[in-house]
Amino acid sequence: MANKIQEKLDIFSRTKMNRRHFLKTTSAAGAATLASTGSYQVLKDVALEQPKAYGAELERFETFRSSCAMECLHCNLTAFVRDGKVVKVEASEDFNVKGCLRGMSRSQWVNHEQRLKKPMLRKGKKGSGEFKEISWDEALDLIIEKINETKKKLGNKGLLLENASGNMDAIKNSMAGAFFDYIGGATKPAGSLCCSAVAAAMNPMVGFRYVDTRDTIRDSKYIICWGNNPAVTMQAYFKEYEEAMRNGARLIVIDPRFNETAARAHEWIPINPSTDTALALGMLNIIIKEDLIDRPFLVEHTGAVYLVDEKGELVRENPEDPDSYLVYDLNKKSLVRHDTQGIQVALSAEEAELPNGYRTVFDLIKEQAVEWTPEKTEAETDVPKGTIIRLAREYALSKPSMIIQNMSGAQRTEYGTYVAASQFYLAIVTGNIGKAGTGVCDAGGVTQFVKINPPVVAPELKEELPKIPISKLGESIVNSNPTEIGFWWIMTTSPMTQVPNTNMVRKALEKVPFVVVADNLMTSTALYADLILPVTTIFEDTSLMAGVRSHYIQLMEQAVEPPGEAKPDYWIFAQLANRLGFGEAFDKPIEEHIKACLEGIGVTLEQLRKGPVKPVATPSIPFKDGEFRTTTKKAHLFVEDWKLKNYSPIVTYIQADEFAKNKTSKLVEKYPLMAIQYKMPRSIHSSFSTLPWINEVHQSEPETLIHPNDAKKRGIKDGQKVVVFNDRGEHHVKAVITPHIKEGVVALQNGWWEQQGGSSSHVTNDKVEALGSGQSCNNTLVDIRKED
Ligand SMILES: Nc1nc2c(c(=O)[nH]1)N[C@H]1C(S)=C(S)[C@@H](COP(=O)(O)OP(=O)(O)OC[C@H]3O[C@@H](n4cnc5c(=O)[nH]c(N)nc54)[C@H](O)[C@@H]3O)O[C@H]1N2
Ligand SMILES: Nc1nc2c(c(=O)[nH]1)N[C@H]1C(S)=C(S)[C@@H](COP(=O)(O)OP(=O)(O)OC[C@H]3O[C@@H](n4cnc5c(=O)[nH]c(N)nc54)[C@H](O)[C@@H]3O)O[C@H]1N2
Ligand code: SF4
Ligand SMILES: [Mo]
Repeated sequence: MANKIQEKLDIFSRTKMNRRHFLKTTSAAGAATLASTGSYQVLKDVALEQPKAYGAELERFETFRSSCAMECLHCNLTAFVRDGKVVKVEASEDFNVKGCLRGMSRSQWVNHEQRLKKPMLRKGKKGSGEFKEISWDEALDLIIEKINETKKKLGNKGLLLENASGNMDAIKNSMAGAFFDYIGGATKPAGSLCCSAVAAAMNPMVGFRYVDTRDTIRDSKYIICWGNNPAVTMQAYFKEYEEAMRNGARLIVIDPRFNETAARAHEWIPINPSTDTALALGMLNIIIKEDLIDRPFLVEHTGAVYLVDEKGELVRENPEDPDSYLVYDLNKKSLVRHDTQGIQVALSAEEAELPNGYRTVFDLIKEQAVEWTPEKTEAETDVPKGTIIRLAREYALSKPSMIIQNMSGAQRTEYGTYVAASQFYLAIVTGNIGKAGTGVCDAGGVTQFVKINPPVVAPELKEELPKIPISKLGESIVNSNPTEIGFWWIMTTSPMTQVPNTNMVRKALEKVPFVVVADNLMTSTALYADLILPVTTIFEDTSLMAGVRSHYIQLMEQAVEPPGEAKPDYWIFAQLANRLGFGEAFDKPIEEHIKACLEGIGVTLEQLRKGPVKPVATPSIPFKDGEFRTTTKKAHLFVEDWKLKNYSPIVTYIQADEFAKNKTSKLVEKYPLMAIQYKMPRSIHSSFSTLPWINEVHQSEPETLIHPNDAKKRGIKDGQKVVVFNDRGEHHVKAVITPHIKEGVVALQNGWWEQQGGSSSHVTNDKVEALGSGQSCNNTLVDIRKED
């Protein structure tokens, strides 16, 4: 492995050195000569890619590299700096994927006219946007005063730390958590707005989260993009899907919306929102009935064979040993531990008479699937029964087949954990996992291969502090349930646009006596701050990227000085720690923090200075040869965690409350349309949303997709301003009438600022996802009317 890393490093260092050297010393004509010598191949590409605007002038610019750090693909970007200013950002030519327009627009983010430059204290009413500038000393003293005041009045649980995906480097969010732990802890959100349903499925089933299959997409013969849109949301990897199709793969998209991926796929299967588990069980019904299962895989590598007693509990040899599951040996006709050598194991009670009325986990799965006949599945999902049968057969037989999960929209539903888990059922039951071209593609990054340490190790907390389910953040704070919040620290997230039920979030921001927002622009959330802290963007501080979206570890180099007095979040925590007497853990040169993160993984800061490092051999095949990351190394299909929460330990379909076919829901009559969410090419959530190039190239106001029949019923014309509404609020948009959305469904866009017309979160469901505490935004009932 060390050799491989070295090889990679050599390539990176060569290209980087060449580039800088080239840029500083040679002309384009000279480059053409060098290119013809072969080893300078990269230079030829660079010469061809020279931006016209700067032409030969670029030669004199210094270059710095960083990682595009919000929750996207963490592309490596190169900044060109002239006179202390980032004048251009390019995709780094030697990186595995290429950045997009958003990444290129980062020069406009760095140089944005409205960058926050000084700490600012609220002057007017919350939300009015009236602030006065104060010094950092005043701001830091005030923070300490408010922390102490809150702790005295409400205890540590009165402090709330909220951070998310705005910057996923290895330092900033981690250090925030450590800082609050140093002062005794803070209340934190439970679950995530993104994909905690995936975690609640994967961790107990396969033993690990954030495991992607992107290295072997091109080897697949059958790819199902299930509730996601990689042509937009994994844009830089879409070349892999295209390569697979060139190699003869079929690409299928299951989505209520004809999305950009569907436009390039072989088949679009429109489905009712949140009925994906029903579809998966309908497919399992066919797969089991037609014996398309991979029996040897199930027996050898999974807990499908574990025995379950009459009370529905897993049977163990020793109750003290969690891994001592019992199975039935067909040879000896007796119960034995699942890991006994030389046994022939029963997969189902149909294969032998099992004692004590025991059944296997597989029997329980069958019991769920048998109910989902093609007819019943069609009635719930609106997917025609012929399509369901064909989909099941094609998926099971066109091996290798892959499901793209990618933190999908389908799992941002009331029972999203079952959606994610049902996709693993399909992969495991058909043996489509652990081989090239198979598996269920989650988001994934370098942390699946190496353990990155936190920069500051936090002390153990003396008391357990409450957690607020992130979907109910607004309501929980407004109702002081489970606890009253007196101080709220918001960084790397914008709850006014991203957390469900915006009106509740606004009320919460108005209620909490002291709200700190650390950001670099006056976001919809910053407007509601008591104290705004101006922070750096990438290229303005040094940091480390080693996360869950890229297989590479990347040094994020500082290219320029930040504007005004903007500071990195880690500087802020170091200053606060100094004031509180534990500065030695925090106030260190950033290089030392980076070294601490890297300790023990065999990659050094010096290596990273030469370019990104991928500390693993390519291609990565998750759960290779059926070796899962659970303690038994087997995939577990019966999840005791779910049972502890009073839900079925076997994947089951539960109809959502906010679902148009739910006959018991009182909301259906009032709000007959099902609203779903989608991510746009113009932004990553609310990030990039206000950059001039983005608004020029993409649309600059929110839209909603509505089916012609639904529009006609309401007298709505294409392009008309409409209001999407329910009891939670209103979302003002332009109507786009199109058959590219299922009738009865409207598609709302994610990420618009209040200043741009408002977020779709004004209407989204704030129900907490049942098993993973995720969010249910794709189970939202609404109606639409013309704007007055
Ligand atoms: N351009 C861009 N790229 C991004 C992001 C971004 O904001 N912008 N965000 C990043 C992040 S954090 C994430 S989590 C990923 C998400 O990546 P994706 O999951 O690909 O992104 P979404 O747009 O949320 O995709 C959801 C799709 O699910 C559909 N959908 C909604 N509800 C349902 C349902 O109940 N069932 C089914 N089958 N489909 C449904 C929507 O129509 C939409 O097309 O993208 C990442 N990449
Ligand atoms: N309605 C609706 N809501 C959704 C979704 C949806 O599809 N529809 N999708 C959900 C998903 S999948 C996700 S992942 C979440 C994402 O939601 P968030 O994590 O809130 O992501 P952003 O909206 O991009 O907000 C990130 C903020 O961090 C700031 N930031 C950037 N760098 C730094 C930094 O170094 N320090 C500090 N302090 N701040 C920084 C940015 O300027 C920006 O304001 O949204 C969720 N919410
Ligand atoms: S926005 Fe996403 S795809 Fe674009 S450069 Fe950044 S990480 Fe890459
Ligand atoms: Mo996300």
